Amino acid sequence: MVSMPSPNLTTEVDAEITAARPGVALESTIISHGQPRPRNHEAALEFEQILRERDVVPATIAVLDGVPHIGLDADGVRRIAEEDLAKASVRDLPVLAALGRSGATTVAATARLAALAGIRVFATGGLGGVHRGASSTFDESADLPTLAENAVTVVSAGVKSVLDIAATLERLETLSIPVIGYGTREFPAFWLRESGYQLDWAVDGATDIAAIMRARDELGARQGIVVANPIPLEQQWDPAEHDRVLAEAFAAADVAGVRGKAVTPFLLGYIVDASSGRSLEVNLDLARNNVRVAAEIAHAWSAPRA
Ligand code: PSU
Ligand code: MN
Repeated sequence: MVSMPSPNLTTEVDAEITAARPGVALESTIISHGQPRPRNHEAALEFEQILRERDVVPATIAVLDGVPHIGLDADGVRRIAEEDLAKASVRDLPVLAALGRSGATTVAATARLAALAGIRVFATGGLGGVHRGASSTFDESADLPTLAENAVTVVSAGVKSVLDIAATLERLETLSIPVIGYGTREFPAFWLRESGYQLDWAVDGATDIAAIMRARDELGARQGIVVANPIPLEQQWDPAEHDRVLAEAFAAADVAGVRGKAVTPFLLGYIVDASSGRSLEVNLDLARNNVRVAAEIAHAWSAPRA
């Protein structure tokens, strides 16, 4: 067990760490910034419930009043859903801690805190990546370099098609982060099962992912692993509607003259509105699906070796 610089482990997670119970980290940015209220509160509770039903300890991660919480109580979950929390990446963690401020953690900050607490499996919706136009804006999510240095297995449905998927896959290769398709060789594009990009590796189940995690540790590698888990076909967004809404969203951003870090929130807000909430339903379905797969991996990871 790695001790936290400023520990505030809820009893449940504390027990999981000491008793080696299977645990899964959950991020708070998708609750705080990714979904409208009050739906986001229901979603946060539902993700935790999916884990508990599978005998896995949920560790929703956030920084509250300067303290990194690895696992939230009911009031903590309410706070990430209801308060206007800052979106916190890794670089914000020392600032929040020193100033006693609160923040909803991104994939990067969640992975960092999970790694510090010894939690090795993490479920999210979509990973951050390289933004379109990054060759001039340098806009690449800190999710990527953070996963290069923290040995956490992240289950995601790939990256959103608003990002530059090809460039994101190239960066994952450069950073030596394995990307493993879960039952598929095709890298998923969040709302859609297929992105048009093929992966080198695919596995059929959680046992193989746990074996890759063990081999990674034995090799002394420090990188995390990206498990690319596509949304089931019957739940994906209609590809024609997806393409139409995205084209509209990019055109609207252009007309509005949106630039820099404001582009993604603009696009995502536009997409939810222009799809009459359909994109949000797909978002919730794929996140639930990722939480279920993460639970399987957590069990396989903590199972005694054959
Ligand atoms: N992708 C999504 N929904 C999200 C995010 C990514 O489909 O809410 C969030 C995650 O918290 C991710 C973060 O870590 O956005 C990446 O943001 P940035 O590009 O600013 O690093
Ligand atoms: Mn950015």
